Amino acid sequence: MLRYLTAGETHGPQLTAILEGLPSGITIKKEFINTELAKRQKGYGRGGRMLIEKDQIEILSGLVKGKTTGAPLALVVKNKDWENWENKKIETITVPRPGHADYAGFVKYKLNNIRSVLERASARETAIRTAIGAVAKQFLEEFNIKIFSFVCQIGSAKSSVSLSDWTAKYKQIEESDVRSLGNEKAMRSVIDKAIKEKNTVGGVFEIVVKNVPIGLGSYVHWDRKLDANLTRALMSIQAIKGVGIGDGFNVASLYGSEVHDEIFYNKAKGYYRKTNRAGGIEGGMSNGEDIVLKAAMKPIPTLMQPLHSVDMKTKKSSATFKERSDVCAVPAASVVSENVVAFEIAREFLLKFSGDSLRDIKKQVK
Ligand code: EPS
Repeated sequence: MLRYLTAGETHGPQLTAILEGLPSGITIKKEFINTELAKRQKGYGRGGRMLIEKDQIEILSGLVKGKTTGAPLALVVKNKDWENWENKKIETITVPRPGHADYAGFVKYKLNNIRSVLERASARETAIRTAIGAVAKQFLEEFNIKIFSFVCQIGSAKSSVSLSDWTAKYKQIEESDVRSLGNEKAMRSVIDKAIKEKNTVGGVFEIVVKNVPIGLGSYVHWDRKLDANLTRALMSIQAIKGVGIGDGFNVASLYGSEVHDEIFYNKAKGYYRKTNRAGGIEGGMSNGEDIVLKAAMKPIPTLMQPLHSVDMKTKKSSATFKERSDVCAVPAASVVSENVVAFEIAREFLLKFSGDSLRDIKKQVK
């Protein structure tokens, strides 16, 4: 079973993870992980923190000459900002930000400073999850499984580009500061408006997984369903409020004949579909089509214009505190999502094709 744990705070010395359950013999390139980390840092509307950090991976165990040995990988991403915080006088925060983990976290853990909640709740943690996913991506690459993402909406600005069009123009997307195509100018204007008005803005992104074998996940038990596990993984990314698979919520207003992907057969292709509204998952299992997922991100709850809240020490009305943050992190979340999906697909893949070495697994897949 592939599994991991993470530890670390946003302004602590480092983010740490232990990834366990990888077979031996996988080539892991640090440069590839660093490229994913750099992609996560980018995006129009990112805050000042990204000017301080240049996220780099350190791998402290589980690799010999760049190949996995089957032992756990210990991964570290250092926080450069730690140097600025190490000797800083920490102010006590007692006013929770609506929408953040502040209020419930403060009540739940009975802490005396909301700072202790936000330090761990911060989306900074997604840096180490991106690194984990970037390892998983390199494993999946051995089986030609590839994962892409695309921002389809920022605030009210939507891209008109379809799935087949954006996957064909992927280089352009990787170069775009909004990770999108078709309506980038309007997306930037939405972010500019948020900056000007001291506000924040969310959006929607799409993820596609290609070349997935049939039968990852299972219908036989609730916690083995691939769609349930992918949804949980995406929802665990900070600020994600909704996940759809294939045509998602749209299917609710249509008739069955307009929703289900009819099955065809010919000798050359074998079984095939002409549509993929199910997003590659039927009955909690991959069906061999591309897996297509969508996620909606809410606006980040740290605003430069204060919202109404209450000081939990005095019980008096109080404005929320202002703290450096991002105005829009949808492009970054889209990169994170690719990587959390990569981990989940790798986990499911190893459940179906288990083995201690890459060689064993390749034999099974064959
Ligand atoms: C983030 C680092 C954080 C924020 C953001 C994501 O850095 P700092 O708090 O020092 O500015 O930019 O975190 C949040 C949006 C949040 O709500 O905590 C990162 O590395 O992605």
